Amino acid sequence: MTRIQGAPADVASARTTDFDAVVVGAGFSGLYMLYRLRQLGLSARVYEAGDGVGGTWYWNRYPGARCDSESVYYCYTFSPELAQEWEWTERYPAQPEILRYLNHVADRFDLRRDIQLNTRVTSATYDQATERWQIGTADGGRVTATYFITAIGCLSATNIPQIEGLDTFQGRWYHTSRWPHEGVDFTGQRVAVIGTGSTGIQAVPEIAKQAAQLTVFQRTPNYTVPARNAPLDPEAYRELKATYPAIQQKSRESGFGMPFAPPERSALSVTPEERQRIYEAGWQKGGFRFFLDTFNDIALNKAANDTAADFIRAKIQEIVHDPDTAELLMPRDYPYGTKRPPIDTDYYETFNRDNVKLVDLRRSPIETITPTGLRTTEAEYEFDSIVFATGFDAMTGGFFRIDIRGRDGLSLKDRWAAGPRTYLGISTHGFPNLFMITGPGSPSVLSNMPISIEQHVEWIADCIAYLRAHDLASVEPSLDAEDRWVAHVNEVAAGTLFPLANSWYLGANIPGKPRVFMPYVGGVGNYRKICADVAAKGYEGFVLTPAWLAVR
Ligand code: NA7
Repeated sequence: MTRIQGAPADVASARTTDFDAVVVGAGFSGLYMLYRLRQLGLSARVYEAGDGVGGTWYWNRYPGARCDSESVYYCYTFSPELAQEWEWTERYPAQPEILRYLNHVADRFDLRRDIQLNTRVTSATYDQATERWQIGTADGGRVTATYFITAIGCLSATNIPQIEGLDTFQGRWYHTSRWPHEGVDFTGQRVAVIGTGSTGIQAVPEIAKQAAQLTVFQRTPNYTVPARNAPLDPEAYRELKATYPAIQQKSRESGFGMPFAPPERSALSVTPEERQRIYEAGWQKGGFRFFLDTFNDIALNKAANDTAADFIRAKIQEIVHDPDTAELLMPRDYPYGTKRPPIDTDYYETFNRDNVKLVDLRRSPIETITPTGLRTTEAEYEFDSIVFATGFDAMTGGFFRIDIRGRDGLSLKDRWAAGPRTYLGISTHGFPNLFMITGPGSPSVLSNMPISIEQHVEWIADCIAYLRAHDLASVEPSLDAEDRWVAHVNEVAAGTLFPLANSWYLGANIPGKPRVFMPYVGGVGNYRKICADVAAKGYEGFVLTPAWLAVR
């Protein structure tokens, strides 16, 4: 059978233009949302810009791309059968393995027939007369839906800095999240990596192994902790699978979506020797365990945080041979963990290689890209390739790439001009029947994403089921409920050290972006209770419009 590339296999569905729900994105969120919509008996279409499913894990294929959450927790929990049959191989899953997992999920639950690939949604307008969303795609397609659901990911709009001269560069340049599918061979090349966030920190050691020379351009040094990746121990994995449901429940009720209870001790409550021992144990366990298993006030108390920051700086000094390079790699002007904490494999060690050099962009910013490389205020460099590991227009950038308009033609971009405004991070006033999976104002990026995604998808599916059971045409948060939620998100963040760093959580990485703390830092378990309570109270804070009242 021939079929149009990317069109759903089911021909009837391909011809349909009116759906109960349209979902944007076929990553972790979009796949599970489709599954739940189908369970409700609704017609749904998922649009995906890529030519495969996988979302973040479809796009981010740079060398060293790997999840920072542990594989056995970074997965769906909704299907006990799926959880039992899938076998992760390493402590932290590499990008190709997660992509295989998501493709397996798409096949196992027969999801592909309602997913249209290679199709970017460009507009979504709420039509008050019909109470439907009118959705436009880049290929000129037009469909309508009662519910418009964004599953666009928090980190999907790439940030390619506006540096003069990029168009004149005669070598090759790449952004890590738009990596060529065939891979890149840097053998023998002079390579620049710009950016030292989680991505740069994963990519640098891998690129250094191939390139003739690697120059790393650092604007802000980062605190990174060894991941200590390794193959999973089959015996321990079997034991864990035997208790999976209880572990998964623990994740749902936890602070960060992982089944680790925070230790009941302050970093300031122990002797310096004991503290050193605890940090060293965390450093050896590796990854987020350094943050999660050591002390309970690292993110809350500056003096406590200083002890963690001092410990990491001492490690940098110990690992990196050249004292000047070590000094440059040491963060000193923001608390540990207040920018997304990276984890690494041999990042600091890589700076001991003869072919790797670190350039401090604070001291000498990039002036221009030249045809043969780039020039800072201090020096000129020649490169065959430039890699931008410069991150994303986080949390709101993905929304603004779509022209989303609610009641009275109100544009989401205008409504959020001073920063995103949501109720529960799921909905926003003026946009009836728009649901956002892991939107700003929800724990999202401060949590183990699949756990937060499942909670949102299930909440949205329950909400839609409620609307239909009660013959309600639409749901939309009241302005008052939204204002209170935004104030609460800010208040909780203000009680932590998070606002002290120029992070993408605050939009600080994008010139001109309003400085607003976007994720909800109140904890996955607490947040889950709040959402459940709102639903239990008949969707408190939302305006529900009965179908018979709706304008026709
Ligand atoms: P990040 O964490 O935003 O890191 C981007 C890096 O690029 C960071 O070091 C930035 O410095 C740097 N950057 C950004 N713009 C520039 C310009 N114009 N010039 C020089 N350097 C720049 O993105 P990642 O992709 O590493 O990680 C994103 C998330 O993916 C990660 O947190 C995980 O959740 C997975 P800055 O710190 O802003 O000074």
